Amino acid sequence: MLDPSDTIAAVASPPGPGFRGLVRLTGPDAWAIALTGFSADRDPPDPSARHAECRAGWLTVDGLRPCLPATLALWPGPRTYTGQPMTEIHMVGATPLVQLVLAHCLARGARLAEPGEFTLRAFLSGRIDLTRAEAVLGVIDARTPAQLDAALRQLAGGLAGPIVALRDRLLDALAHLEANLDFVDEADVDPLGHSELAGELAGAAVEVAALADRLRSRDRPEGLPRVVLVGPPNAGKSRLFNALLGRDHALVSPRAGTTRDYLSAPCDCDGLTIELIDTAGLDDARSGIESRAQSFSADQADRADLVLDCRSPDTPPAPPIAADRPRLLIWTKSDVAPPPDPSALLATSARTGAGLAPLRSAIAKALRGDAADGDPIASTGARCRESLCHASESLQSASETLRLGGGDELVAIDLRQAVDELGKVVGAVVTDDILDRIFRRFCIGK
Ligand SMILES: Nc1nc2c(ncn2[C@@H]2O[C@H](COP(=O)(O)OP(=O)(O)OP(=O)(O)O)[C@@H](O)[C@H]2O)c(=O)[nH]1
Ligand SMILES: [Mg+2]
Repeated sequence: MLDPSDTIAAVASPPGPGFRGLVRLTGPDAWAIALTGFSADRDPPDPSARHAECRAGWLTVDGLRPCLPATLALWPGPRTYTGQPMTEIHMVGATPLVQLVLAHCLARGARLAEPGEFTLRAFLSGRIDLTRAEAVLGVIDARTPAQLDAALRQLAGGLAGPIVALRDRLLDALAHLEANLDFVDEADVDPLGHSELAGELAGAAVEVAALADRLRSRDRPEGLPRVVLVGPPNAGKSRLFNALLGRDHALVSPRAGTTRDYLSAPCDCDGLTIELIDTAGLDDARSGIESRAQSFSADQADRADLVLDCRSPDTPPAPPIAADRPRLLIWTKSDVAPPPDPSALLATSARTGAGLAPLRSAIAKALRGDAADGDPIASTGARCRESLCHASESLQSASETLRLGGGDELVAIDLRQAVDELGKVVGAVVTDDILDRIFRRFCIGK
């Protein structure tokens, strides 16, 4: 674990040249280090001040002559982002200058911050909970307005509030239950109202389910993942589309060019619902309606989360399309002939059903892998949903035990489990594994 009593420093301005350069420090010696070699234009800052200070002046930096014009912003702890004293050194935004100032701070006792370490300290000092820590990452990494919106809502505590309130109520119930266990013979302990407790647990289970639903809709801010079948005419795309859906939806025929418009339908892949899209076959024919149909296909492929690139034993390969989209290479009609390179192509047959289950798993894996690694909001969703599912199972088990008269000790075990799972979401119970998963994904200086 990183030592939170070190003073850490990092460049906090964006990489590359810019208008302003910024080095940020936090920790017990943040003020002392930033003030070393600094002379203010007017009244020097008071190192023991209990309020924020800001001074323009000159910094004497190792390896740089003359002095560097700089502005220092200083905040005493604990009412800072990290809960510790903090400073920022602002200067002109030339990369070599910023690096020299960082080296100057490191030579005076600061340690280079690890990715996410500023936010880790904010979390450790109780300034923010885990969902907000992840939202900071979300705001930094957001690629679309919808992701930014979700990250900002999360940063404002939209998710944490209801979970904290629910957890508090369950903690009360748990305290009541445990008091009854320990002091069952004492006169001033309320006898436990089992029907009241059962009502509380049932209500909590409904609330947990509703929160899991909210997360599910937040998981994909822009709707279902779009998986698009492409390939040459007659490759068997439409028959594969029908086979994956489990019903006849698209027209299938031995005539090349059967599909003109694209078709779409929701489809289940190992528990993940996708929007599966069948498109017109691609070839070099570029006239009239074929060319219009092919431009629809290209448009669909360009907007795909995953392209299913189909090749078959009896058609020539299609011209390349949507090269920058993630894709799976599919070999169709494997009942007619096996794939030339089984390690690179996923062999399927819509006629026999061979290879369909592995294809469904490969689609789910490709999309889920993406969500867990690349989309911070989705990864918060996945982590929180896991905990909410466990909490809901424990609540159901507690109420079942209660209903069967199974003993208050057992109810208390399940209830504590539910409280702990909810705590994981808002950071009240933290395992190193969770911390590692979250903070390693930050960039340095945040
Ligand atoms: N033996 C065999 N034939 C198949 C299979 N899949 C498709 N076919 C046949 O191949 C022909 C073309 O199938 P489609 O699914 O219409 O092909 P497509 O790629 O949608 O063609 P276009 O819509 O013209 O681009 C049809 O006669 C299908 O019955 C398969 O797995 N095995
Ligand atoms: Mg077709």
